[in-house]
Amino acid sequence: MFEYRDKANWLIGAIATKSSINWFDESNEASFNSLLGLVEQLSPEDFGLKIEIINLKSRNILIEFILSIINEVNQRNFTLIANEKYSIVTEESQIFWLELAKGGVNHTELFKVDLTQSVQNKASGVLPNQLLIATNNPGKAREFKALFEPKGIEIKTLSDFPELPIVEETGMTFEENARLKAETIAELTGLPVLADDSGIMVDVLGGMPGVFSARFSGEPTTDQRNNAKLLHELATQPAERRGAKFHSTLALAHPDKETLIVEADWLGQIAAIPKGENGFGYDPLFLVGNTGKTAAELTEDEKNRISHRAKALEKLSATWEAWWQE
Ligand code: ITT
Repeated sequence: MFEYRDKANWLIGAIATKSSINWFDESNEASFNSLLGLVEQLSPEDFGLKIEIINLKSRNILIEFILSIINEVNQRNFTLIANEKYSIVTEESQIFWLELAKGGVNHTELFKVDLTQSVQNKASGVLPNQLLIATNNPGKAREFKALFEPKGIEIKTLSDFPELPIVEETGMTFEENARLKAETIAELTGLPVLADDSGIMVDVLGGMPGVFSARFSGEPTTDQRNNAKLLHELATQPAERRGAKFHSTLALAHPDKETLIVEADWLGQIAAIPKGENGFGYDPLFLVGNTGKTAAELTEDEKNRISHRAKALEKLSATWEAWWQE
């Protein structure tokens, strides 16, 4: 008999002549027929697995459980590389099984996954399997996923943990707020957690709105009201006095470690009128360097190559693996 049990999942497995996967009390309709194919694909002809599910929150936990039994009984080394869009089972350089989410997966995203590195990382425990991004801002979450998923690290966001509290940003600096978000959530979940605190700093306003960027125009906060207030504050300022920068501070926290902090700026100017449809926040007002274009006129890819967050992420990618192994 094999058993896996944590707070949210409870699975029991046994070797059998014919494979089956069932909920223990038969009241749950969910079907796991495709996973019977997984067992068949990875095992010798006469090998079967009978799995009873008492509780299950994550399908990937069930797949991991199946792999752990097959690995132990048949002396194999299958590994699961998965996120909400795909599940891939590999062993050394071979892919044995692939399952895609209903809406499909963009092919560049799928083929970007570095399977060899993922397998090595998992086998040696060099990198974490999961990283939680402590943000409610989907734009930020997208940028972070692009960095970590190719390494086979499953990215979670706050929407995967609806029970977690909202962390009040009571700090007076970007670093204090980034630490507050990352360390509070790491302490509550036990996971490595990455948080970003960012904002726009205008020279002639002495660096304001800075840490108050999200709430510049008071409640209820909207990007439009924030942008209107910024234009109003600068109404009498000529072009040469409209210098500004975006700033990002990233904090990577884990309950057993000193938090890792990196930061970066993106220089530009505040435009006289909003332009462009892309991005979020102050992007329609932020003239990038000397290009004459606002950040909202860049494609998402263009912005993600040069923004404050992209530069901070670059610094993070140079240091965080060593931090994790310390
Ligand atoms: P989380 O705290 O949940 O991550 P948030 O949007 O509240 O999300 P911040 O507290 O860091 O994030 O506030 C940052 C604000 O600064 C954000 O609301 C925008 O108005 C602005 N901002 C930061 N990065 C930006 C960017 O790349 N483009 C435009 N505006 C940006």
